[in-house]
Amino acid sequence: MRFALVGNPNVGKSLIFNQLTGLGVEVSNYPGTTVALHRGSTCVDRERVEVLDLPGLYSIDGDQEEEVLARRILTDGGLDGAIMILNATNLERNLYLLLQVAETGIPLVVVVNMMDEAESSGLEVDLGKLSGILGVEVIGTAATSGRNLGGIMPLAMARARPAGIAVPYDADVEAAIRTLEKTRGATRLAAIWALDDIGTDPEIAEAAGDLAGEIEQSHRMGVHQIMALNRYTLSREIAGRVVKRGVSKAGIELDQLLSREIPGIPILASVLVGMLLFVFVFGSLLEGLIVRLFQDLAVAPLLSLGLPPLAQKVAVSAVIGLQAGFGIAFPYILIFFLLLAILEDSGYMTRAAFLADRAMHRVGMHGGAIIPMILAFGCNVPAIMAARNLGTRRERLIAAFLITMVPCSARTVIIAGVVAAFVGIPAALSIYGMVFLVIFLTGVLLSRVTPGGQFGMILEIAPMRWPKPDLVLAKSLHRLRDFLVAAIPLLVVGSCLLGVLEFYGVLAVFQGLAAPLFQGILGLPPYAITALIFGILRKEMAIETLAVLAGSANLPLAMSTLQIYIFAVMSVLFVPCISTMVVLSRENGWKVAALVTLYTVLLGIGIGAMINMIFA
Ligand SMILES: Nc1nc2c(ncn2[C@@H]2O[C@H](COP(=O)(O)OP(=O)(O)OP(=O)(O)O)[C@@H](O)[C@H]2O)c(=O)[nH]1
Ligand SMILES: [Mg+2]
Repeated sequence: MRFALVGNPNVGKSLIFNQLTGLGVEVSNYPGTTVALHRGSTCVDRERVEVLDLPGLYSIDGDQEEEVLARRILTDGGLDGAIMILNATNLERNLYLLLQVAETGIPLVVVVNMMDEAESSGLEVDLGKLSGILGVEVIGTAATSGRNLGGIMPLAMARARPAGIAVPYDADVEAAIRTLEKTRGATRLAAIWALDDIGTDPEIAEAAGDLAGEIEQSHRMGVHQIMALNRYTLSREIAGRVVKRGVSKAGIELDQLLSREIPGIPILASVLVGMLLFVFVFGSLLEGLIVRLFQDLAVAPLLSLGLPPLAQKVAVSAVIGLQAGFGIAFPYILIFFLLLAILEDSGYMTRAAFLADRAMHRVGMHGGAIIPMILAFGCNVPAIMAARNLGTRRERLIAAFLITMVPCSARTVIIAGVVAAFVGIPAALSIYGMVFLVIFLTGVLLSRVTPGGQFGMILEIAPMRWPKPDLVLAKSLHRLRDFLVAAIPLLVVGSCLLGVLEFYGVLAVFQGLAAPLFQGILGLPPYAITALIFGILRKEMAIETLAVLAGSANLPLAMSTLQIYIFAVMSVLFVPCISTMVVLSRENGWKVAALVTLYTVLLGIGIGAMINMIFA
């Protein structure tokens, strides 16, 4: 059998999906976490059941990608039913979508999630009454504590049925529906969708267009709006009948502090800087420990074996690759992922979006775009995908472009592991300052030259809540694993390859060619260019390569602090890594990807040269 989880954004669909299937799709406390369809399966009474996790939606009548997807899946996705997930604290709005889904005639069960929050904010939801009104089974859950989750699938498999409720539309709309049914042989659903302008049959659509025109004339309001209003009225009425409002126990003072400009903006700035400092300080503690362990337990014994030169070169390179992965990348990334997960799950992201709204308008976007931008600190790849949620193509384009410049965790490794460690923390922070300035200026420029209009968008504020330690840990470890699985093999293979190339003198020739540019303009040792190029595969390979070529992970032995600084600035600004380029061209076209590459290379060289000129 096959069921889809359908519901508004941020109601807990993915958390429920994870608990059912044992998979680990992203779960975060802001709307729009899931951007693509996920499939998984679960076993109920020895029967394998397929479960689909859909991106969150407010309605299914628009032309946004996820709405089109939802319509397709609900009507011909081969489903045995839909599991409609509602947020108990916000039934009124959630029921709107339910009414639309019910219209498709698909068998349903309703899960009222977040019952824990409803209870603690003093709401009483009468599930029995709701079930009576909707004519389908209703179950109340609290996904974070696992309450009742085991009941969902058995209920769906045994009792899903088409809802027994239909929206009574305005009399003129109902008349138009009947006309379409009679004259064009349309089903009620086809007639409604045609009037909503999302029908697929051109004949019905044409007739519906005429009818809609007449209704619009007499009502001075679009049919689409009239129908939305009718649905909304019914959802409000249902919510009114099943929800009783008691006394709220939750405080809201913290929220007011966080979302007012003062002290909200200083708090936002301190949160971000505090996060970075935390990563620098604790990451370097861990780094020192792990690097020393590797040195004592692997590198030193290896050297004392007295292997033949080439074998020794390869073996030592492989170990240095591992050392860079586990010793340098791992500690910073682990800490960073933990902090990011806490930030995501607390609900603070949407407050940040709210605060950043004005600044973001300057760069051609609205506050909501701050969320993908903050995610980009973790990794640019999912951030570019998250930018899909932004309202317009123009905004998605600007966001994707700027995201590629945000220092992701691998670039943070370079800044923290090299600059903070060898040059100093203020120098490391100055790189962030510089990058932010460059991003801002690029944004201003892009908002001038990118075609398309600017629209506002309402971002739903997610509730503040204490992140659950187990969920935070699970999410961070999951991301860490993805990172290490992708990075470590590349680091080891790349490192060995470099060792061999160096052994046979190939690198020397290549670097000799690049030397004039590198030494003359940037003041960098020629092997730095090899490091930068390897950084395109994965950013953290830049320092690892540099360490191999410089002959030591203790860079100050080989380079001056200015050289280290310039190298870090360049590798942070330089072409995003290959995976980023791939999603960028998939999401926004290869032209954008090519433009980003060209722009960032020029920017990296330009700024590197400038710093060299000023300080050398
Ligand atoms: N207190 C509480 N929090 C919950 C519950 N269910 C989910 N959450 C939290 O709500 C947030 C949103 O959960 P997700 O599973 O990402 O929501 P989603 O519906 O998949 O959201 P989108 O992917 O944006 O559509 C996460 O921080 C969850 O930990 C619940 O029953 N109680
Ligand atoms: Mg989700």
